Amino acid sequence: SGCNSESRGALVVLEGLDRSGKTSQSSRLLTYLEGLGHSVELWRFPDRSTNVGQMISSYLSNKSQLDDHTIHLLFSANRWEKRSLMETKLKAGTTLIVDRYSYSGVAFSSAKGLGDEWCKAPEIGLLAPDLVLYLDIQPEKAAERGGYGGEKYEQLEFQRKVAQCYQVLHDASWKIVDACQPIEDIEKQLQELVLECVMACQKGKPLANLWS
Ligand code: NYM
Repeated sequence: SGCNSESRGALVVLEGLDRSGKTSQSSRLLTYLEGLGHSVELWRFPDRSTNVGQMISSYLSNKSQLDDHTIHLLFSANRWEKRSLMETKLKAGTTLIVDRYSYSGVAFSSAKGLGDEWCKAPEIGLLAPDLVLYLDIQPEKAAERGGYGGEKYEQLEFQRKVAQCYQVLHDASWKIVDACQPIEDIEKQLQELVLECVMACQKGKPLANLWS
């Protein structure tokens, strides 16, 4: 009988190059869904608040060096340590808007030359997003946006490789949105896509695992 207590939240992921607008669009989506009375939270990866997250943060700010495989596994561990909470929240009906997820993990590490399959392996069994919003921007355009913050990876040449690596990750859950449109136009498109996804999850779309 469409009983609300049984409906779950949606797992919505935003992906894209650095400076593609993910973070501001994520918070706009949060405000939008809250305004409609939905239970919703904004998450991001890496989650720098955990012990693993602090190691990642120190690596990204060049305060420590790590082997490419090691940092890849830490990014993955950082998602694993949040997996059960993620599942609990979704099952309790809370929608999660997540700024970066496994696709960042694979795209950034394979851009360094690690094999795709090797990069995906530790992600297997994490929750699969119901919707991936890819904010599509040319690396050159992203670089023009007020410059990068100086963390590791924030260089044009590397971002070009990351863009190529993202290309091979698209699947049915992806929606590609032109990130060079006016902010409000992007916001409108994302709102429609997310609302449709939230409805589908409320109606009983099952939760799945990566990598499917
Ligand atoms: N990054 C992010 C990875 O290399 N692997 C991952 O699994 C994730 C989640 O970290 N340049 C990279 C992408 C970013 C950097 O992310 C930090 P942010 O969104 O700038 O905090």
